Amino acid sequence: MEKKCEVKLLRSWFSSYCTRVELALKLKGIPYESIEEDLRNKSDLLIKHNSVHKKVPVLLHNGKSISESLIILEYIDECWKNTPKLLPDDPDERAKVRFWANYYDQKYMASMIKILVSSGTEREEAMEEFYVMLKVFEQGISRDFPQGTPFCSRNSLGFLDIVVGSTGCNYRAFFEALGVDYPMEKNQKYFAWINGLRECRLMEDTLPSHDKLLAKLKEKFNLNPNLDS
Ligand SMILES: N[C@@H](CCC(=O)N[C@@H](CS)C(=O)NCC(=O)O)C(=O)O
Repeated sequence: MEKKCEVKLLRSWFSSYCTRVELALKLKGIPYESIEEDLRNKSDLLIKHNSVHKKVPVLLHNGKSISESLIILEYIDECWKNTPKLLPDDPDERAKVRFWANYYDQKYMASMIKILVSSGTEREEAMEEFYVMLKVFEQGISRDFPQGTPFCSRNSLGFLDIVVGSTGCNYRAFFEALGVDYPMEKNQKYFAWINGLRECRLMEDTLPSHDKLLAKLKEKFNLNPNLDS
């Protein structure tokens, strides 16, 4: 008899970390129940299953709980082997994917937040740092993946496409919320990749809408004090 499989995801609609997990579950065709968390009033379920960080996403799989989005992606890839693979087979390539996923994870949001919270000369410096961070990233990706990532070479999403796309594809909402006109031509390769990903059907269906995210960012970072909700 086939074992009944139960998958639940504790998530928040605007969290790109949660989008990552949803992308992986959908790509692999894994049915799951999505449980929306109010992060201002966290549920007992969230606190019980991620007692260390108390953050989303948390994946509940047949009673086990897994947290931290990158770890969840690997867990999903290992448990559902007979579905499209996220990580490559070759250990060296796998290490490179993990390296750049980690780099992006640690640097991208931190650099974006620096832009968000600064103004004047400090903001210009933060923008320059952002540009340099993306330059290092795009040069590293070109060197380590000369054939491109699975999305660029085979039009299917791999681990890095998911990690980068879930966060990077929202760039328009971030720049619009900030009122900055980011010179995208400075990171041409990166934005070409991102813009391709934005047109991918699975991304389109999974990412939050531009307008909803923009309103949330303005609210979260007090960028528009007159916002009603
Ligand atoms: N490193 C974590 C980050 C998760 C994270 O920061 N989640 C945020 C939502 S975007 C959260 O739950 N924040 C609630 C809090 O900080 O109290 C991951 O990759 O899963």
